[in-house]
Amino acid sequence: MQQTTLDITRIRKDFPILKREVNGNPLVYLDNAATSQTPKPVIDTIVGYYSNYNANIHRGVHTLAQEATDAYEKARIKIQNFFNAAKAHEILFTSGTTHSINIVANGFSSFLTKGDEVLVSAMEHHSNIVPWQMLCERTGASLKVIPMNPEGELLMQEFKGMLSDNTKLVVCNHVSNALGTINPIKVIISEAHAVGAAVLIDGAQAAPHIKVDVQELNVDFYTASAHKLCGPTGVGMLYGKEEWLTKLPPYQGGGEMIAEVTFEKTTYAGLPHKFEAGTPNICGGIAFGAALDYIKNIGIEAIAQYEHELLTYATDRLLSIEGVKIYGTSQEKTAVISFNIKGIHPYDIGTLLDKMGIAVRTGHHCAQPIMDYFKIPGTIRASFSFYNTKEEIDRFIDGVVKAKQMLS
Ligand code: C6P
Repeated sequence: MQQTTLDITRIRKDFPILKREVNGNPLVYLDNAATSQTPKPVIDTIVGYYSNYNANIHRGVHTLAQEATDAYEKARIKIQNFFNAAKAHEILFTSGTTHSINIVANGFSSFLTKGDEVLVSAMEHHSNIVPWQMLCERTGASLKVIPMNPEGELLMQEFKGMLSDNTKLVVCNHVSNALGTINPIKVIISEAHAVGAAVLIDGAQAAPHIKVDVQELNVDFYTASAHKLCGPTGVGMLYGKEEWLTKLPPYQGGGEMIAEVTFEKTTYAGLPHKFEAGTPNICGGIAFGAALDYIKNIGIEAIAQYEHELLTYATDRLLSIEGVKIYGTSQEKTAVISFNIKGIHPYDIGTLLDKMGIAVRTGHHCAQPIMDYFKIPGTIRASFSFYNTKEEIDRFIDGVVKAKQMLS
């Protein structure tokens, strides 16, 4: 196995939280799919903003307002470059992936009617199911589910068979939060386009782990959340092709999204402001930019390669424990392991691991249809990041063995 070129010891020094103890043990943080930890340069950006140039943006002529506006718009360009969008105004600041998806689902109310179809994959997070169900209820369109196999891979032949002139939208995650599967989105996008359907890809779990190039993908809409990318919570992005964002009606009305307002009529601002009503999470947006700088400095390819090493190591070690079943065994995976131990409730393992200072997520991971597919109430999910180590995985495995002994 190729060894990483990353200096993990040095990288870990950037994350103050990794030094803390939990329940008398050094923290082992393996809940990165829920949210990533925050490095010092991002924390410093947040402190720097509130210490030096906290002001509302796009409004004031005073120096602080101009500095804040400048930093916020620079962050938009950093996001544009990270995802290789053609234009800065194709990047909208949102509160996160959930908000991003709702902007598109709401906008499509004007475009869909009875007889139209929205295809959604069987392995979606609730954020990429519920807004489309609501859209279908509003418009009379139907929601159709692209099936998957027991490995947690989409059935591509079935998907192709589902496409027709009625298909108006295809929505799918790039990476499943509950299974780790990397979906073949390039094929999905081109097949959907061949029948004239638009495609939204939920990139919440992909952007932190693999390279994303929205132009190369030729995707119509792509989403991400800063808090999974070493940034703060409450901020994210929606990429939309200019032609789509121009057509799409605004999601919320209010200040900043207008060109002119009278009591008779309002005209809307151009992109991206048409979709950015009200005072945004200014500090969050700027810190999102700093987080992307941090990840870019380390290198997303090096991150992907190292996290794959961690995935292989942890999978092999976990499978040596009797009674372990892993859900999500696709060849193409990011470093997420969802598993159960025969006869033991996932919650009990999660609780005992926490007593040992090991943070994992247990439950349905906001993806109940996946749990229903496997006929389980939930899983234990360990999700890794570039600052995790093999020693931490050893502690996690020892913890699982110990918890299993205690509960058997
Ligand atoms: N998944 C997890 O533990 P927000 O909450 O808007 O930043 O992201 C929602 C979301 C959408 N799609 C996918 C694939 C996701 O994984 C998530 C968030 C977290 O798996 C919290 S539920």
